[in-house]
This record gives sequence, C-alpha cells and structure tokens, in this order.
Amino acid sequence: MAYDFGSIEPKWQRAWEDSGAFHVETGGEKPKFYCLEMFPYPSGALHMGHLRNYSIGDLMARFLRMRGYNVLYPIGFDAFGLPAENAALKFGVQPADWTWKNIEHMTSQLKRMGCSYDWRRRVETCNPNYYRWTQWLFLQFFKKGLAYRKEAPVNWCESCKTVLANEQVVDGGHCWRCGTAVTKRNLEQWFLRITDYAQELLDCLDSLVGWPERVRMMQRNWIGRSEGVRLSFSVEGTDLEIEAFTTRIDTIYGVTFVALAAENPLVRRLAALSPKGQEILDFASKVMRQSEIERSSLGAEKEGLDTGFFAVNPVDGRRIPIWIANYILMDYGTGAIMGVPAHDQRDFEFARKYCLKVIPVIRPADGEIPNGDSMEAAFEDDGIQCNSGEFDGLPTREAISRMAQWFEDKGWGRREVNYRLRDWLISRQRYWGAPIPVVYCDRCGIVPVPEEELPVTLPMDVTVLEGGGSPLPEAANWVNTKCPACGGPARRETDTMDTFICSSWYFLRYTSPCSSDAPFKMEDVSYWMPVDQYIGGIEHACLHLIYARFFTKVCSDLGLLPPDCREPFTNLLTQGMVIKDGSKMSKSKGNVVDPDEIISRYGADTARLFILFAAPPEKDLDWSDKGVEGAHRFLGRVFRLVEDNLDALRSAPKPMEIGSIEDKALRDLKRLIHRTVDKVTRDIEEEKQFNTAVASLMELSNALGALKSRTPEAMSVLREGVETLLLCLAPFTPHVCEELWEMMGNQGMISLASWPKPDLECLKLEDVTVVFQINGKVREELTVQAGLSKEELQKVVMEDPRVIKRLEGKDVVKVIAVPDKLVNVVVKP
Ligand code: ANZ
Ligand code: ZN
Repeated sequence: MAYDFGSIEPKWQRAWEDSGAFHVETGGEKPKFYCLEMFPYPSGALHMGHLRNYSIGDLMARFLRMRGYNVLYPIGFDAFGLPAENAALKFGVQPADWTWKNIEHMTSQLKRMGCSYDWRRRVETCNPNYYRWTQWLFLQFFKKGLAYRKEAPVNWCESCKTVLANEQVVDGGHCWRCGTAVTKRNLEQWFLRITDYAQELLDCLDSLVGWPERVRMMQRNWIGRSEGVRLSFSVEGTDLEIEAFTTRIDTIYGVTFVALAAENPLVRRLAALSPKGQEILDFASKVMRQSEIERSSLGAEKEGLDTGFFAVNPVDGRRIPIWIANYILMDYGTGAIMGVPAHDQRDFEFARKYCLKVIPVIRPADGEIPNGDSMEAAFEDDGIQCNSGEFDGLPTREAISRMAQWFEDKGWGRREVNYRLRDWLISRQRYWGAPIPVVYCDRCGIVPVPEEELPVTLPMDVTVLEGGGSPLPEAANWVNTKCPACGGPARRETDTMDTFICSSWYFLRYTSPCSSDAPFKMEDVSYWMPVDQYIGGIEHACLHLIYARFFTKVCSDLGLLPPDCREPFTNLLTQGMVIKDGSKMSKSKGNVVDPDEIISRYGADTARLFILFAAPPEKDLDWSDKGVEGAHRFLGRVFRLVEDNLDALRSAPKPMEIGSIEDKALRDLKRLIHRTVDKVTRDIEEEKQFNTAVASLMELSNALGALKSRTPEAMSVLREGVETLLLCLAPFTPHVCEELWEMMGNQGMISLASWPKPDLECLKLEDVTVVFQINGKVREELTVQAGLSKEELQKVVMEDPRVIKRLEGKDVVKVIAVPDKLVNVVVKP
C-alpha cells in the first residue's frame, strides 16, 4: 500500500464532518481560544494567498486544540461588493446567483483543504439573516448620532461610478479597485462619526503589543494626530475672518500670505465683494476639477490666484495678501493656511512662483539667519527663533509652546488637535450591498426604518445597468413605500452600505451565528471575545483593521459588548505574499499556480506542508515546484516508516524511562524525540516560526528512519518517536497523520489527541567524566552534566568536596576549565 492521499484525505474530511469533531460551544472547563482568518471575498475560486492564510490559521487552531483549548475557528464570506455586479453585466446573471454559486464552490474547496472549521457557524454578509443585523447596527449608530447625512465633497471614481471612502483612495489619489484617478464631487452622503473615536483608536494602539509594529505605525500615521493652533486673520475692509490651522505658530512672524482652499466658503464671499469676482470663481472651479494628486502630491505644480484682498497679521498688524491655492485642501484643518515660505517647502515653491516675500524667522542652531532672497529651499528643521520680537533666541519647541500660550492669552487663537482621519463615508451608489435602512418623507424628513421591519431586503428582480449604475433608484416597487412615521408616501434610500461595514462585525456574529433577536449574544461575546489570533494581509492595515476596531468600541459603548471589550484582535499575524519567479502571483503576470491542481496532484497535506515549510509566515513565500515535490516525498517517507514497521510498532512495549534504557544510541534518540517536542512547541507557540518546526520534524523523522536495531527496547523508542512525530505533524498535515495514527491502533482521532509534553529528564544532557588536575597532574575524576560552559564547569568542580579537600592549604594562582574535559588548577609550589 502506498501513500494514497486521494482516498485518505476525503475519508478523514468526512470523518471530521460526520463526528462534528470541530464543533465548539460557549463555556466549559477549558480555556478559550478564538482563532480567526480574514474571511474571503467569494470571487469564484481560492487562490494561493487564501491557501496560505488558511494553512496558517488551521495550523494554529489545530495546535491550540491539542494544547487543551476550547478553540473557536470559524469561516464565512464577505459577500457583497462590486465584482458581483460586474459579473452580472458580463455574464447576464443575477449578482446573488453568481455570489451564492461561488460561496458553495469555495466552501467545497476549503473542505478539500482539510481546515478544521466549525462549519455550522459559516456567515455570509449578503444573507438577509446577516445584513438584517448590519442594518440594525446602522440604526443604533444613527440613534446615537454616530451616523449622519451631509453634503460633502466626496471622492468619486468615474469608472466604478461610485463614491469612495478616504481609505479606498490609494497611491496618491487613485481608486483602490480600478486605479482610476479619483475626483471630487459634492453629494449628500452618509457618514459614520469615526473621528469621535480618533483619540481612543490612537491611544489603544500602544496596548496592542501582539500586533506588528509596522501596522501600528501605519494606523498612527493614518489617524494623523497634529497639535497646533487655530487662529484667525481679519480681512481688511470687510467684516470677514479667515481661520487657519498651523502646527508651527512659532513661524507667525514669517507669514507672507494667506491661502484658501478653492472650496472654502470664504472664496464665494470674497468674490461677491470683488471687482474680479468672476475670475476668482472661475479659478476656484478649475481647481475643484483637479484630482487630489494633481493638487497635493509632492512636486505637483502649485497654482494660485491673488484675490486682491489683504489679511492682517494679529502679531504686528502687517498686511498680507490673500490667495487661493490649489494645494490647500478643504477637508483638513480649516481649509485655509498661513503661508510661511521660509519654513514650509510647499509655501516656498508657491512664493517663488508668484514672487511673494520670504521672511526667515528661524535659524539653524549653529548657523546664520538665512537670506530670504537667496534661499533655495525652505528651512524646515527646528532651530533658534529670530525676527520674532520678544521671542528671539528661543529654541523651536519652546517657542511653539510659549507662542501658543501667548495667542490664547491675547484671544487671537486657541490650541487645537487635528486628525487626518476623516469621518467614514459609507454610502455607495451600488446595488449589491446592504441597503441603508431609512426612508425619505416629504413631511417627516429622514425616517429610520423601524427595527421590527428589518431587513430591508434587496429586490432580486433587477437588471444591473450598463455602465455600472445602480438599478435601485429605478426599481419603483421597491423605492416607493410608506413613511413609518406618518403613513404618507415616502422613498427608500437607494444607497447601500460600504462593504467594509459588513466586515466590521462579522467576527462578533461567529460567536452567535444563529441569534435571531440580536446581532450576537452577550453571553457568547463575553466568553469568546477578543479574538486571540487574527491572520490576514497587510493591505487591510488602514481599512478593515481600523473599522473593526471602531465598531468594537461603539458596540462596547452601546452595551452590546462588555465594557472592557475595547479591542477586537489581541494578536495579529500579517502573512507575506505568495510569489513565483520573483513577483506576486497574479492573473495579469500569468504566474498563477492553481490550488485545486496542486491538491489534485499531491494532496492537501503536501500543499499545506510546503506552504508552512517554505518560509516564515510573515515573509514572502517563493513558490517552488521542487519544494512541493520535496514536501510530498517527505510525507511518503513518513508513511513508509509506519507501514514498514507496522507490526513491530503495534506490539512495541510502552515508553521506557530514559534511565532504564541500556543502549546509548537509543538514549540519544529518545532525547532527540523530546528535544524536538520542546522545540516544535516553542517554534509554533512563541516564535510563530512554522518552517523551523517542520525542519525539526524532518530531522526527527530521518533519525527514526535510520534506526536499525529491532530489540524490544528499540521498538519502544521507535514507537514513542513515531507517535510523537505524528502528533507534532498533525496540525500541519492532518489527514495523513489521522490515517497513520489509526493504522498504529490508536483509539480516537489524532486531531483531538493531546499535544505531547517533553519529558524534562530527557531534555537534560548525558553526564560526562571530567578530570581534575593540579599543576597538570590528574588528581580526581568527577561526573558532571555534559555541555556545561567553562564558568559552570569550574563552579561545579571547585565546589566538589573532594576537590576542596585536595586544595586545602594550597595557594591557587589560576584555574583553567575545558568544557566536558578537565579543570586544571595552578598552585604556588
Ligand atoms: C504654517 C506653517 C509653517 C506650517 C511651517 C508648516 C510649517 P500636519 O502636520 O499634517 O497637521 N495645512 C494646514 N491645513 C492645510 C490644508 N487644509 N491643506 C494643506 N495644508 C494645510 O500639517 C499642518 C500644516 O499643514 C499646517 O502648519 C499648515 O502649514 C498646513 F513652517 O502652517 B503650517
Ligand atoms: Zn412621513
């Protein structure tokens, strides 16, 4: 019989499923462990990135289960989103049908991988029994004032025909999905007030020590806290005031212009008062048509227009021109700045282009005051204050705090904290998403759909429009409804929610997947939350991983989660990419390896083993056909090791105490077995270095295969070794381990067996005999533990009573220790 994975794997998959081996319940004696992978989008089929993600997750789930934890390990589908609409257009199918077909196919693929999910808990975000609660959560946000509607300049992708959240605008202004340059539009949109949580989202990052520092840093930058001063300039000859936000109030004496964003409402007011009003308005609308990259990326062409108005610098009464500038953005700070060309590079470029004055007010700590006319770049570093009246001579940091205080005392401004984080724009003009559960009534305005009427289900009999527009506004039967408040005619909201909302709470639903009177039960979430180990891609660092943290905090404040449950994911592992021939596997590169094909050809165990062995989980994994074959051959050898020795193994005596084994080689083998358990345990649990764990298991397997002796003593050690090997391999390659475990006559599944514990006696090294010499002459032979360092050996030997006796009355000049060999003492003659 050869290693026939083709029959072994389905056999055990069925056995696990039939016995409910991986079903878990809330509560019990064991400690809990919640192991979670980022759930997949049902795009059609699994790719290698999925396979890697789930191989890592399943390894950890199986390992912790064997370690005695009650392990929640669920899976589901992030099933709303644009690709379903595109497929609908392309193939003339319903988005729902396409999605559900993919879900079923990918489920069968996941089962073929042998992942130990509790399948009863599968959730699909497009299922009305799920999105009913997404809508319910939206209403709770709405009631708390955390969901609101406002007109705002929003990111618009012309190609996807939809609005994008800031987080979905990537690479300096492109759509995260299709790469088109994003433009701005003014639209009424729904927002979630994530900025209310900006400070807490930032503060809690420090406590997330189980996260990669890189991700925490990305979130810190994304939240972008800035401390500064909001100050106002009066506009000469009017009663208007311009508010500006600056982080560098220390540069106030160097302000040579004020600049407004094109969208700043003051632009219209100034235009109305100006003889060149039309020119101002035209320039502003030209800027508004530029994309954010054209306006604000480094090196982008700075463009401006002098309004002809002057502002007054409050500190010295100086008149400074007011400009409109394309690099000032409306959605940061106040949408206006004080321009300090000497100390801000963008202002510097702007000033040089339009011949504005450059006045240095900071000099390098060890240098001269720069010359404003000949400077070639702004001096942005800290330094010493100059040209700044009574503040001259102060170092920058001190000047900032003293001048901020001065502004507050004078009533010219106040300290302010600004965040780069914006409120989360969640409405999408798309069909395949969770409908936002509100209606519009002419009499009552915005009316939330009563909770008992949820879900607001998507109409199924629609045709996705050519060009990608949503069919919802056209679905008259669906749109026209009754106002829940007054009973009069009303229209449904036709925007759907950003799918990132659906994925912001799915990990909570897994704990109570069947709950029908709440999104999840307090009893379940208090037991299972937080997720102990989360595994997924780094690309979600500023999207999903911030949104999920925000939802967790709001749910906790709403009383849906325990008050101390403020963070969803205790440990985060961001897996590397799968690459082939040096680049990321992708259809466009034509270097895709299909998981299905690998599994058919070599089996799931081989695929999993290769993936876990080829690289540490956080590093990129270089796909290698040779490596896959190597992994496959290794499993073949393990299989034969058991098969060839089956009778002897079955009748082998129980494990023996190391002290009672006669043969030194067998004692060494027994030590190797226990050292391997010890190392593999630490590699998985502490280091997350699964590749080195596999390497140790390969070493052990080789040593067991090389054993020639067939004495009862040898067979006892061999059996112990093989069982240990199988137990340690089981989380990596569960099917073949189940099979061999059963062949050896063990009761019960290996998946549910206990993880082996190393015998501490076996972790100690053998004893060795060392000699004790005085002036080079052997005086004693002593037995000590092998492997002691020089210092340790010297200490042990010098404390031996016989040695102490030998040295009585002698004058020791020097001690020389050679590990495992000797200690020589030089004494005065
Ligand atoms: C004067 C100044 C002098 C500035 C100087 C910087 C250096 P962070 O750190 O990111 O918060 N700014 C403010 N609002 C802006 C907007 N809507 N569009 C473009 N730029 C804006 O950046 C704060 C600084 O960015 C502010 O401090 C302001 O320029 C600019 F030597 O004010 B500063
Ligand atoms: Zn009404």
